[in-house]
Amino acid sequence: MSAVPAHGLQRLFFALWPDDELRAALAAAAGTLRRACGGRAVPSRNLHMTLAFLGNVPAARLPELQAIAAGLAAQSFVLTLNRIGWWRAQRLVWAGTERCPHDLEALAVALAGRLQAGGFRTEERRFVPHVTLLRDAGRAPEPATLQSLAWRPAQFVLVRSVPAARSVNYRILSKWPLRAMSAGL
Ligand code: 2AM
Repeated sequence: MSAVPAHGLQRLFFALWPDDELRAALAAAAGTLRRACGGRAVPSRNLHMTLAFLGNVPAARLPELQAIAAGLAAQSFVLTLNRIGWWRAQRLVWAGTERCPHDLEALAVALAGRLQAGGFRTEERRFVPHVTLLRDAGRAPEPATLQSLAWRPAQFVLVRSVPAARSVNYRILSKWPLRAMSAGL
């Protein structure tokens, strides 16, 4: 099967994109984990948390996606990355959280609901917030190997995935702000 999508189709997903400081901390964690688990570290520039994966979408439908995202008015939140997970079957090692903030869950659920209502296909699996750190990892990570990292994303983004030689490039197409939490919270 060809990795090149049919003409006019773009491989898309909505995501949270870490800032440079968090990206560096996640990349460092990935480097440490790779020594224990094997596999390939996700390149630092590609680290992210997927909110909704769309797969191949006709480019002509981009305005519909923009309208759905713009209509969400999602709240900001603090996400504490404090656990390392391993999905043996997919050979993925990832950074996640012991407690998904309500507003993150609400964002992912609202996004999935509106995408489905708009006729887009999304993942049926329950949303598990994770930043993939290693692919093709053959060994389980040690428990409790992530120093707690606080993430307060200011926005969420629509990303295009473009296959590249031995990797993938992600291009941020659009950004939408997350509304700041009320003062005093
Ligand atoms: P992953 O990191 O757990 O593999 C771009 O491929 C992003 O979309 C990745 O973060 C990937 O999650 C996520 N994704 C979710 N479902 C996917 C699917 N069916 N195929 C490819 N990527 C998927």
